[in-house]
Amino acid sequence: MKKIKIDKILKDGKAMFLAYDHGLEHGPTDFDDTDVDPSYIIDIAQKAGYNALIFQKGIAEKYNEQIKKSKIPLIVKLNGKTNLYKGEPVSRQICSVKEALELGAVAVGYTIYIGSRYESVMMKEFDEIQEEAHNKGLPVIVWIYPRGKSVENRAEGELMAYAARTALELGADIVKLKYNGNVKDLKWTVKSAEKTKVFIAGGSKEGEKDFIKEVKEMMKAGAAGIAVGRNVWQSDSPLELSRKIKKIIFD
Ligand code: FBP
Repeated sequence: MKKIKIDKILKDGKAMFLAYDHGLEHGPTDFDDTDVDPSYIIDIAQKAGYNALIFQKGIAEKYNEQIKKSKIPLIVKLNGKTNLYKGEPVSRQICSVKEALELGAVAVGYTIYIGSRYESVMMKEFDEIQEEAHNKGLPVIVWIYPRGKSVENRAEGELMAYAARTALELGADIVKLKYNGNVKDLKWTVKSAEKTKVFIAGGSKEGEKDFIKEVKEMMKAGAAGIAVGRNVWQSDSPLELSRKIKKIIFD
């Protein structure tokens, strides 16, 4: 088996990633005049010293020069969808591992909605991606979000741990999940993920104090880091906030 070069996106086994795939997932409603510009995000990542930037292929391609110049490692998201269709969620592949590598990616990402009617479609696509990426030594990050009619009444804590274990079973190096706010559940989730590292999504923008408190909790519970988007680039002081997060993760 080829060595997976996960150290390119981790420091001491931990990391903070800056995610910016929201333009596709949510549309520009998440943005204002400043953060609508991908250059602003690259600048934050560079100045704050993020361990990696996460983009869809369009931004990775059009801002490639700036990304390379920033020296911040690039993670390319290989699937995505808009939020316009309201049926059972499915997110299909829109970028290949080969394209991601050509863009300079050092890792690739993919979202699976477990519990969806289309879960098997995403698992199959992910399987092919995981095999190809690992053959090339690229780490694979899976966003696992339990969604769809079948999981509507299931306990959040149980689903969070199931998401983490699914990532391990599918061979992901890192799983990105949403935290349900319960430390005990997160501890079990981290245990369930075993050798797959657990990263937490930032969620929609909240007060800085609450967000910092959550990051502290997540790290205490054993998460390896965060993959944050809106809480940072929608902040009035993204660099200051990033510095605080960095301290919590690495000190
Ligand atoms: P945030 O930190 O802004 O929550 O970003 C995390 C993320 O997973 C993004 O990568 C993605 O665009 C978004 O959340 C998807 O959110 P949802 O599917 O819940 O609308």
